[in-house]
Amino acid sequence: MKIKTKQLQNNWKVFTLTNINGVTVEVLNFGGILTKILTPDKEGRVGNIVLGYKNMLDYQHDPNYFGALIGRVAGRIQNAEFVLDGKTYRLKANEGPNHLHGGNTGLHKVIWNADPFEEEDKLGLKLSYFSKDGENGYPGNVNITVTYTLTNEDELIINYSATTDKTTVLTLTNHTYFNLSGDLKETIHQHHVTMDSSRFAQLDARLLPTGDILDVTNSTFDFRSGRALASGIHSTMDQHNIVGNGYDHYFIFDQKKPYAVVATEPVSGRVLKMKTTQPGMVMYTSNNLGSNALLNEGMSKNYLGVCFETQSSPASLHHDGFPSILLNADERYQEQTVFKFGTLMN
Ligand code: FUC
Repeated sequence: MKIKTKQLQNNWKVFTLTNINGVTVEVLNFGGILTKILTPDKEGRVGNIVLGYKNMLDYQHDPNYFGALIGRVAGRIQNAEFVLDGKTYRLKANEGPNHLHGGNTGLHKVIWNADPFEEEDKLGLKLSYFSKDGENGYPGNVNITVTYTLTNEDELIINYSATTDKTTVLTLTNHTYFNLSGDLKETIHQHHVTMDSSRFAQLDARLLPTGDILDVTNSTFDFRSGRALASGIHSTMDQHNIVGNGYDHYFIFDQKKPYAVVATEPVSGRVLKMKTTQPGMVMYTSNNLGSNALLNEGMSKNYLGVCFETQSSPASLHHDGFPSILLNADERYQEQTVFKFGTLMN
């Protein structure tokens, strides 16, 4: 086990965590960004399983939120405004009239205090950030801590914690794009995904939830017994077409299975399992990634990664039946998401 620290320009630091099996997670204090994750395939060959920029400074202007911590509110807030305790809060619109992923200067753009730690069978990085009352338009002084822990069992545990001094809205996530083929050998079409979810939020053409929660039965949204991501990418169904063909939807978990997601890439044999305390997640298949990003392994293209953005739903601000994002002054926001890396052999 070891932690390496490298100082970059602008007070940026990159931390490299390696466990006893050689699984490596690279984290940047800017945006709390996971820039690389190296894991072995079924033959033991180690490869990078996430999308990251070749040039670190490209994270400064990243429209894709690669690997970043997202907040204060992950997802879209309709018309960039909401009402809380009778008061209307206006946020900065950064996607048409809507507010996306905490705004252009959200948590993905701040420098976090970063404290590396090492314990008996795990190591990690504790990130903390104080977000002032009114920052990006949100109410409340909010103290946020996000801890990345890499265990010798090949788990990456993300613990989120926050408190506020005034009622506010908050839902945090991490925006890593996974590609289990290793070093981006293939797009994610053939990734086979099993998901513990029987309901998802219908979207309108602006990618905002209509308020209707649909049953997945007999559709390309039914991952309960597993399916290839290609089925939704190639579907002609309206819900896939409006998001640029593929998935960009909020799924609500049934909480019936030990893992909310199990993703397998058949050629490399890599398996990613995810469990979480969060009530649901946005699964985004990088439908609109485009071909302009210079990644560690070459140029980007659509469908090169899949994001499992565990979170509550900002649609709860405007519709009933969605998991709430309210946080009161006497509460602690506490959530955990665990990604477990393995192969078909273990
Ligand atoms: C996801 C999506 C969005 C957006 C962004 C980069 O969270 O919901 O549509 O494109 O990532």
